Amino acid sequence: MKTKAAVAFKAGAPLSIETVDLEGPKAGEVLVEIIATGVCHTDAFTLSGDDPEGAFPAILGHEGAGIVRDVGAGVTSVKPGDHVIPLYTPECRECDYCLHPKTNLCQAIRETQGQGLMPDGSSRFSIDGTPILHYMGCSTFSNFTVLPEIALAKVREDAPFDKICYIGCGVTTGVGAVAFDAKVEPGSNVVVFGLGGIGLNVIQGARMVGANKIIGIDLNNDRAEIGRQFGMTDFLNPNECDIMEGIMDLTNGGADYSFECIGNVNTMRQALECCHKGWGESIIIGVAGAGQEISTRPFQLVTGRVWRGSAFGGARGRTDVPKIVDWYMDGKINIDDLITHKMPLEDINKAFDLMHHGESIRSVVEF
Ligand code: NAD
Ligand code: AHE
Ligand code: ZN
Repeated sequence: MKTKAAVAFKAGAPLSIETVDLEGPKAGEVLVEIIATGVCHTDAFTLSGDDPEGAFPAILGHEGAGIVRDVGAGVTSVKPGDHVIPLYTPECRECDYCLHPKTNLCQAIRETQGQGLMPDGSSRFSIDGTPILHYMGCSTFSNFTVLPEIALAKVREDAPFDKICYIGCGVTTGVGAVAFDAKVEPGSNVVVFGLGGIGLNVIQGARMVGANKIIGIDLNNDRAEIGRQFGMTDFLNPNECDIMEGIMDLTNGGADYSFECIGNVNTMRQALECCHKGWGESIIIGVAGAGQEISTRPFQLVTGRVWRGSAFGGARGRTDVPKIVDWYMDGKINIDDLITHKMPLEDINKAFDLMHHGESIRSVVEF
């Protein structure tokens, strides 16, 4: 079949709207009509050329929601008409990782996914016979896409696609990092570095679990008001104050938990070092480019601070994503106010411009 898609032909260039050939689903695969997709900073990161796994030409996008239109042989967990959210972190429920209680990082298809290929080592997308790569196993910047069955969460049918697409990455990453990975206790003091599409979800996650102080850090003062709306108690701008001093004063000696939601190795160090001696934990969510490394004095760890990371909020997608959709539908989390812009696929490059200029929290593309 033919599908409309935004194609990334090379790093650093705008996406190009193309009619792409799409092969139908093979065994264990599913054809999904994407109805809406968010644009995450990770899409911009890969498009910039900084992603060591970035390969082109590719169809980016990993924050979508849509409807199953066809299934390949042997598919049993979804059927045509089902509403689904694509999962860049699949859940096969069989690999050593899925069977281990401490991780959500299913490895069943990780190798081919990182190469932009389906599990059989080929691509379903092409233009004039030239293969176009998949991205993060999702390629949601295409109106139709093919995914492995294990990379689809089936969700309730009354949930709006233009909102729940954001659960495909940003919402789950932020709220899940607090609830599933860090397991922040009520009364904790929390610091969030970067109040964008991820950091604001960390803030609402921290409020949901009953945190005490929720301190937001951003260079953009426009983020103060929306941060407060989502539960932030204090805002610090590194250009206007010494944030380390500010955090120490507000928390009586350091954060119980900090979350880095920028992708900058300098703020990652600050996020660790603002943690309370003896027990503070810093969780890295931000993704840093090829060649970047983090550093700190080992004494920071010797004296009890913990450095760790979180991918997709620690969520096991097929199990947890439908629950997060319920949280949204039950009014426990707010998604609507974080979606600041909507556009058709033809205007997707505007979503990247808005992000780079700090004007959007989340842009959602509707097909
Ligand atoms: P975003 O662009 O929406 O937000 C980034 C925020 O950081 C902005 O508000 C910006 O003003 C602020 N910022 C930038 N530099 C800063 C600095 N030096 N000090 C303080 N604030 C600064 O991005 P996003 O979509 O929220 O993504 C954030 C990061 O999380 C990215 O690196 C993204 O790739 C990563 N991410 C990781 C996961 C995961 O599973 N680990 C999932 C999604 C996104
Ligand atoms: N490809 C990059 C790493 C990118 C990365 O860390 N991705 C996160 C999700 S970001 C979503 O917006 C992730 O899930 N990582 C775990 C994994 O297995 O990719 C690189 O550095 O090579
Ligand atoms: Zn993302």
